[in-house]
Amino acid sequence: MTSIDAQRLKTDLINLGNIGRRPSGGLGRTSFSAEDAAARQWYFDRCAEAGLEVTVDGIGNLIVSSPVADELTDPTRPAVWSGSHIDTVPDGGAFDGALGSIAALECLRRIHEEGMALARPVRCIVYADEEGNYAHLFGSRAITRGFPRSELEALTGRDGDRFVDTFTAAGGDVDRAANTVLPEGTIDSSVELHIEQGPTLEARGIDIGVVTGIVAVGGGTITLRGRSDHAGTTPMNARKDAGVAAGALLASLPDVAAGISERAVITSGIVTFAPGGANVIPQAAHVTVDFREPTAEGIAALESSLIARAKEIAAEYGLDVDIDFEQSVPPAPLDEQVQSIITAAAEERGLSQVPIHSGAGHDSQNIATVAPTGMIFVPSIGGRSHCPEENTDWDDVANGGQILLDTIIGLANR
Ligand code: HGY
Ligand code: MN
Ligand code: MN
Repeated sequence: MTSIDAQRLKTDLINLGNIGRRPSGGLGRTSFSAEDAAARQWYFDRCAEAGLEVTVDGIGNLIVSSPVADELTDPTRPAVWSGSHIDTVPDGGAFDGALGSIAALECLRRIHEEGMALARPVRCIVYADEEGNYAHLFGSRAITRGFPRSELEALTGRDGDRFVDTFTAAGGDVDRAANTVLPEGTIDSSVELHIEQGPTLEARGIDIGVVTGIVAVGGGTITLRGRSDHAGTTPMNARKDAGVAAGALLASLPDVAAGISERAVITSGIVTFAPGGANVIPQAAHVTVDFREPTAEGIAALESSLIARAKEIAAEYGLDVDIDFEQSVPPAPLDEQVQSIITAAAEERGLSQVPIHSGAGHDSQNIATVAPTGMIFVPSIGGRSHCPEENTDWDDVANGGQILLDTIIGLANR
């Protein structure tokens, strides 16, 4: 059985983790930023160093192949895909996405170095903008469902920039970005390694999580519109204060979630007021929302309930309200056969494993719409993620990388 080079995997993760490091210790590699470009260049360099070939698709996904391994297989057959993302949330951690991206690279390097003749080709992938600076799971959605040009032109980023401007400035071609859906049958199967980003595996002392399904993810912006007025002279009962109404909306989010199910979650990570003067009653409040539920019915009910609550609050404060939500990403049950290959690989290596559901969204939930897909989790220390404290034990990194390689080989030869 072929082994990964665990030390090389660790060294690469440490080095990638130094790109985009902030004074807080967190990482700031939001998609298409200078830091993201630097990380992608670093990744290109690792591929070149290993003798691997990289193609960049129309939306910026990186697709890596081994010319040696492709010589030894039928490269026209649908390929086994593995990968994740290297963009991060603002002030994020060094393992979210990076682990699955670099471990997949390590697996392809080992297949390349060993000259392994597999029954199917293998590709490793870095998906663009997984963290949804422009749209949730952007890169994998582009290759499975696609974005018409009109949608791309309407996209704005977390910082209010237009996607087409930032993308073009980073060298992207918007016409190509509007034509990224993969031909049917390109992917035979897919497996992604990821940190759990939750407390379960650590709490139960389990090495490997075999992911059974991925949560549905919705989100967008609720804009409450009132009236700018003088902060000092306007009587309290004469105000149309969008900021106070936004506060009422935020305070209501736990109730809205609880009203749907125990597993429904909602948060708002960004709230901005306009015009933005401390002595001006805010005319507008832009409240981003991120909401999730494990089922299609649940996410639909959660979205409706949130919209209804926003309208109630707007009416109560005498305001107007605009709702601008993305199309929700559906929940994804993961493939039973891929799960069984992961489970067998863990048992073979003497590692404990448990089925687990993902409360985080992943590119795999888009890939699962076009090919049998599985995910492997390793423990997150303290269950923390999307923060500078995000951390995973190096033994767990090595375990995850090894189970990923065993699973890729198992999928390629099944
Ligand atoms: O938000 C998520 O669940 C993922 O980290 N993009
Ligand atoms: Mn993330
Ligand atoms: Mn991730």
